[in-house]
This record gives sequence, C-alpha cells and structure tokens, in this order.
Amino acid sequence: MDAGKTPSGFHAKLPDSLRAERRNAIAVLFLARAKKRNALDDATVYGIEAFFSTLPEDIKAVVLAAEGEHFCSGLDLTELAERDIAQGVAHSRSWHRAFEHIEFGRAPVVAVLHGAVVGGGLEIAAACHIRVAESSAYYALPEGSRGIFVGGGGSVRLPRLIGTSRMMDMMLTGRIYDAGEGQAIGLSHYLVTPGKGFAKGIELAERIAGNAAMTNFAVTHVLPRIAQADPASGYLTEALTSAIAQGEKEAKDRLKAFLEKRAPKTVRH
Ligand code: 1HE
Repeated sequence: MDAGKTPSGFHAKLPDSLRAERRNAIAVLFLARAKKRNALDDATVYGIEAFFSTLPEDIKAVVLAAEGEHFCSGLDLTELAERDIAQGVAHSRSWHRAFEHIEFGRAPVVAVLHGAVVGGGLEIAAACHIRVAESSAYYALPEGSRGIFVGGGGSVRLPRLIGTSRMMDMMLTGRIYDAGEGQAIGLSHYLVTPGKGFAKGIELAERIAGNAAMTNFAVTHVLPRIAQADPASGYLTEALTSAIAQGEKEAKDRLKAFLEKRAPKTVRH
C-alpha cells in the first residue's frame, strides 16, 4: 500500500459520515450519516473536499451515492444557529471550495440519487457531472421556508440546469419536484426503478472511465467554460481543445482502430 493512503486506498482521512470504496478505476464515495438523513455538517464538507482534492491518479471516474432512505437532507441545520455573518460567509465559501473539487476535479462524477435531494443535497448533486435518479427521488429547496438562501453554489449551478425561473418557483413556493418531473426538467439524466441506481451509476462510471483521459478533461473542464464564454472565444477555445485532443496518441490509436474495423460502431442497442 502507498504510504500516504488509508486502508480504503485513498489519500484522504474521512470522517465517519463518509465511506469510500474502490472498484478498479472507479472510486465510490457514500454519504454515510443516514441517521441524520445525510445532513452535511462541517466535518462532512471538509471530508468531501479532502476526498475529491486528493483522488489517486489512476481513478478515472467517481460515483457519489448515499446510505439510508434519503440521498441528502442538505445543510446540517443544527450548526446554523451558531454562526454570525462573517462565519456564514466563510461557511458558504467552504462549500464552494468542496464542490468545486467535485465539478472541476480529476475525474467525472456520477451522482446516484434517491429519496430527499433537498437544499444542499440538491446543490451537491448539481456539482456532479451525471445524475442518475431512482424513482423515489424528490427535489426541493426548503431554504425559503427556513429563512435562509442557498450557499453551496446552487444559485450558480441550478439555473444552468433548470433555469432561473424554476429555481425561483422552488425557493419562493417550496415546490417539490418528484423524480419523473425532475427527469423532465433536466435535474436527472437517467431515471431508474428503486434499488437500481447504484448499478446504473457504476455502469455509467465504467463507460466514462473507458474514454480517453483528454476527452474527459475537455468535457468536464473546457466545455462548461466554453458554454459561458462569448461565442468568438468559445469557437477559438473549441478549435484549440479539439486539436489538442486529436493530437494525443490515444486518439490516433482509437481512430485507427475504427478505420481497421476493430472498434465498436455507434449503433442503438
Ligand atoms: C437533520 C436534517 C438537517 C434531518 N439538519 N438534522 N434541509 C431541510 O430543510 C430538510 C430537513 N429535513 C427534513 O425535511 C426531513 O428530515 C427529511 C424529509 C429529509 C427526512 O424525513 P424523515 O422523517 O425520514 O427523518 P427525520 O425524523 O426528519 O430526521 C431524522 C433525524 O435527522 C432527526 O434527528 P433526531 O436526532 O431527532 O433523530 C432530524 O433532526 C435529523 N435531520 N435533516 C440537521 N438538514 C450551504 S446552504 C444549504 C442550505 C440548505 O441545505 S437548507 C435545507 C435544509
């Protein structure tokens, strides 16, 4: 074992509220505080940052899932009462840092959602690249009714997923979207029956891990930046990125394999 690694094979020492496993090139991180419905306290958020910022180099994709009946009940509300304004700003920034390591980390992340995906739970889900929802999943932003505001990057990420207007509705009226509605408005990419989410998440992570590393980097780090850039900068960045990707030996090998009829075709199954 690498001297710097914990028994699970990862570098980060995790709090009891998180559990990590390795499946070859796939890392799995479980929210493991089911008794508190996986509410995110400071220790958990720091643990998430430590995990994603120190992923071993040979990890090619991550699955983020949760133990218990609910994916995540959001911010640990017991910690909220104690903070003054300056501490509140620092707390929100600590979530931003942790979730940035998910969104712009070493490997694409697939979230597997079930039960409550609410408040900060929806914010962490939004920081992942792919979302698989079991039909028990439901989505809400109860911050409005708790007298607070999102603080984990939700006001930046959620409008990009579902639009500012839907997010306003969720926050002002407490609207809850069920799994089917969430799928229809783009909160999840895949909708599966109860108990099937984890297997689907692993299947997708394996597909992702099989891509060329440069392609995964371009899709997760470059594409979102291009999507926010002015079109002229976007086209230029796209041209440079596509030239870099196709210049890689792995891309040349993959193209050759297709031309020599050794690679799978793009067909419907
Ligand atoms: C908690 C939390 C929590 C549960 N912080 N302790 N999030 C919310 O407003 C959602 C609050 N939670 C709920 O609405 C419900 O707990 C659930 C619908 C998620 C689940 O209901 P249920 O009936 O299965 O569980 P429960 O009995 O409500 O909760 C079990 C225990 O977990 C209980 O503690 P116990 O000591 O009495 O057993 C709850 O107090 C505890 N618990 N959720 C602390 N969130 C960076 S800004 C982000 C802003 C937000 O995320 S705001 C949204 C907060």
